[in-house]
Amino acid sequence: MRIDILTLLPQLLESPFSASILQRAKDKGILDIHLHNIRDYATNKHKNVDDYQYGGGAGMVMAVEPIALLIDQLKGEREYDEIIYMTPDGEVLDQNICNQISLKGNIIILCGHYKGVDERIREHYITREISIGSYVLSGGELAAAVLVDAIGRLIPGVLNDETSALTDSFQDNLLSPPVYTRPPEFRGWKVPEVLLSGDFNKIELWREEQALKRTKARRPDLLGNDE
Ligand code: 6GU
Repeated sequence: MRIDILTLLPQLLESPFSASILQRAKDKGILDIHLHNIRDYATNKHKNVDDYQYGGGAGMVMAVEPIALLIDQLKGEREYDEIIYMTPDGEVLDQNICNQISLKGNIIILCGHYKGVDERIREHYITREISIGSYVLSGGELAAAVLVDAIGRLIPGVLNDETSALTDSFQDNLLSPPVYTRPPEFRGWKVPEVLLSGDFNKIELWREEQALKRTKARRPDLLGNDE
């Protein structure tokens, strides 16, 4: 999968993809991330990429031209399956959306700033708009990092143990059950007996019960509604 990220602050996105699972995915050639500075496509001599909004009002708007030039260049080089705009008024990201996007080949992610991007970019280029929750960030970069992390780990071959993404919280609309490792007892705090029993049917049953109990208590919204 190739991901081109369009941003005014590429330095914000260098470290999130340079560690752990995503770095391994890049090393294996499964994930190819390219950062592009929108300012490099500014055509005026001051390299401005934003301007006052028509009609008045506080806050600057990201201008249409530099972003259009950059996207046109990329689209001239290869086909894109999705051009995603990170914006607080997009659809709220969930595991289902991550699963869908992880199956794509080439995607562009545009990070918003200021009051957002000139609407004409949204009309003519953007295929999907995504928010990561009901709060406002100062820019779309950290949201883009969240999206890339969440989809990157789902690409086949990225995780060592392929089954581990399938047993993540949310993959079946359930939170994960509690987990334990050695020692079996610490300060009198014991690991549940059943996990030490070696009876895999019993263990599986216990995990299902715990997952359901935890989901009911913490995220009842995941039960019963969609799907
Ligand atoms: Cl995608 N961008 C910004 N600026 N704020 C957000 C967001 C995105 N998602 C939640 N808050």
